[in-house]
Amino acid sequence: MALRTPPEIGGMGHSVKRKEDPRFIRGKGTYVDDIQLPGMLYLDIVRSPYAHAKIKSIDASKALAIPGVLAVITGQDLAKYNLHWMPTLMSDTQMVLPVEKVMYQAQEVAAVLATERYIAADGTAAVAVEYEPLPVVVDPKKALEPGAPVLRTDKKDKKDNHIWHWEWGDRTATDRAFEEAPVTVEQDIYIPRIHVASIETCGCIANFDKVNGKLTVWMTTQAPHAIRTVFALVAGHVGLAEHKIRIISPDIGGGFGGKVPVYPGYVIAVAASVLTGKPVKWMEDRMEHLQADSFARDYHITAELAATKDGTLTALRIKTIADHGYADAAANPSKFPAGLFHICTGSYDFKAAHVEVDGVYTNKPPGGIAYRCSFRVTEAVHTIERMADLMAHQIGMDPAEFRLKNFVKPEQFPYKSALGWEYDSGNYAGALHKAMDKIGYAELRREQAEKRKKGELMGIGISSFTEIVGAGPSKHFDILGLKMFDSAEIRIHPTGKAIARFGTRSQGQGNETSYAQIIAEELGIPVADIQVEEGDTDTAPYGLGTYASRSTPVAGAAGAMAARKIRDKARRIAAHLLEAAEEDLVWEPGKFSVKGAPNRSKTIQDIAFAAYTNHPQGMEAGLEAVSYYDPPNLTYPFGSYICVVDIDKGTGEVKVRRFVAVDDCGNIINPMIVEGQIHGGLTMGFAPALFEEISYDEQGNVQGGSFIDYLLPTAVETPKWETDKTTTPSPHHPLGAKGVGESATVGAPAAIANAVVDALWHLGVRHVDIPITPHKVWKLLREKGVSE
Ligand code: MCN
Ligand code: CUM
Repeated sequence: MALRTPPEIGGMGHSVKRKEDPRFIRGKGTYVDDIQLPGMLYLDIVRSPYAHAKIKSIDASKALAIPGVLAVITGQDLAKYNLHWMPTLMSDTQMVLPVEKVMYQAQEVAAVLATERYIAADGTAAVAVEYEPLPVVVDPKKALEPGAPVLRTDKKDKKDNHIWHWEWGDRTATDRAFEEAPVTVEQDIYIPRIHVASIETCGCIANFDKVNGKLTVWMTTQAPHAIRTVFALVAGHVGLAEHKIRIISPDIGGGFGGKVPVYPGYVIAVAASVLTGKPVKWMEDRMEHLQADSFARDYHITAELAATKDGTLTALRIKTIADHGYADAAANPSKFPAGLFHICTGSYDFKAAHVEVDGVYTNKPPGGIAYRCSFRVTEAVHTIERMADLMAHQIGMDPAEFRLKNFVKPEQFPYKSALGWEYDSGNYAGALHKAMDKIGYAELRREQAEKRKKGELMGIGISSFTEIVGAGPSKHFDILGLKMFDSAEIRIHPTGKAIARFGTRSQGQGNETSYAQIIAEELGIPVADIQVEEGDTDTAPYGLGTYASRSTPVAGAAGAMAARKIRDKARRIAAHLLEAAEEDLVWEPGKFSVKGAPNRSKTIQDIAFAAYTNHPQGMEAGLEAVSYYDPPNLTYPFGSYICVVDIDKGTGEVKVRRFVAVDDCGNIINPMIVEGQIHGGLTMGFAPALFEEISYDEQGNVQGGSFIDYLLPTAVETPKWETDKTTTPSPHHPLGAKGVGESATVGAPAAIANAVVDALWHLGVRHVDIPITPHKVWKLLREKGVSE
């Protein structure tokens, strides 16, 4: 099916209506920080310089002496309302403000409320906190050693830093396969902690209206409805009931998963507004964002592959230590503490697999997952794609040939993986062949052999990933018990124009455009006649939000289903208007006509008008529908990426010469948006492969807490992406579409890492952990005796 893409609508996703909004300040949209309310107060946060320390005293007197500083809020203040701790999305607990001790550097210690933003900042600087440093645990492996300081002393029975153990798959069958295997490879892989760097940091404006008891929060959130429910559950005891809470997620300047969790700043702003009856704004600065918000990855993996001598994969075994920081605040489906990591068999047909993960506490910020990744699929893909290359090289087989031999074959779909997932559809060989043709694979291998003779370092890396996006189905997926369905509500006005509201919240993905296209396609109403809204819990139907590339697979499907309900009613109205039987009507986009008499027809606009002015007796007036869509399965987009690198022997610098990305996300709704998603996604895969990392020294001081040492690639470093596609529709999605928002970020790092190892394999290099910095490569080259 080809969906229409009107050329006049690009990928911006912001409609013109905003221009009339009095709060509109910048060129595009209204972001939290653009909103100014009369009498608004500002919140700024005092943060800990220590990674682990007792709080001996907090002296607010100097801060309170500053004109304009209204209050200094501490954990003791919140404790009076039992709001000093809050639940995390993984049913752990996390501090809003500490009463006893801090657990990571940059943790919130107290908050200053003032009449001006700069006064609040001055107040923060004037709060004097006396700390007593405690022993710091940074390395999760050391955290598990007997005698390691126990971090969560708030949990009475906790005697160690182990959070949970989780395993999946058939251990016995896997162990047996390894015993019998003629060839095995094993590799430790560390996927470091990284952090999104969206243009807009996190923040909110909480506005409690004392007259009608209603709290409105404009908030940088990807999941406004879930936030409303969580607020009601956490603050119900202080009188905030769910119908008295309105969460508005205005335009969002990038989310990438970092805007799923609830951060202490939001909660303190709400508390401050409820107490003062004034609007309270809290907006992080860049360093707070990098140092304290939800992180991603931080997986210490040991992976093993077993194969036959001819290179047929037989088994996969993985053990992982997951560093969650001081609280397990990962944005995961409740049932799966390691998210969807058990998609780690990837695109290959394994007979047996077993995976184990242990969650561990350390003195680092809490969180997990937030970096364009459907619940740990990036970790899974990086592992299996690195391992596939390792095995191919080990047995002396070309990595492309090795993959083609082991792929799940098109006729095996729907395919049940060794770890229990049912892949909906795929043609992995098709995508890889296309990528190989496009990049000229055979010729590149010849060039590489020539260069190697001359001592030049060139590598070719492949990543043939399978993604897993679009959670539910609700029987397996929930967050804090809230089932992962999603929703759409469409109302057709008498003049044939429409408003459509969704339970998701785009952060720049252009959903406003593509949702309108879906409805336009189903109802034959022009895209320009459809206003799409998301993100206001007072108006939008309940939904779980935008993450895990679920908007198209779930809410997009809901949009199609709601439109089809409307079309069914429209048919009945048309039959009435045309005095014909419903079965005798034929639908073409935009109108019904009588079979054999095409001149006797009614357009959707005629029908909409009649729905309010001349509807059949006995039928309800109006033309609208709601759909709560519970997907029968996830969607499994995939792709093959091939990367060519040249390595500078003198500096260790890795230069990506070419990068070809062939993606398959089923039927595409808006090709321009999809291309934009892939370009952005590739850059966000390139970044952690070569640049980004947040690490900590032994005292728990964050390294990478500002853009001075957290390196983001700019347009200068970023290669020219060459993209292409294959189309394998999802059999269960009403439009045959799969999600795409994260694919490129998930698939790209392994292609780059594989290319680097491919360039260095003949020197004895077997693996390099990302980010592959010049220094790392330079050291390796010197170790292997390579001179400039
Ligand atoms: N699309 C399409 N045809 C398809 C699939 C998708 O036309 N077969 C279009 C969609 O209609 C939508 C866009 O591509 O306009 C992305 O759709 P989808 O794959 O459903 O992903 P979501 O809308 O759910 O976006 C979430 C995803 C995630 S989880 C992260 S993280 C991420 C990403 O999107 N964060 C982003 N891309 C981002 N892009 C921007 N600009 N900003 C972010 O914060
Ligand atoms: Cu995990 S980043 Mo996206 O799923 O919002």
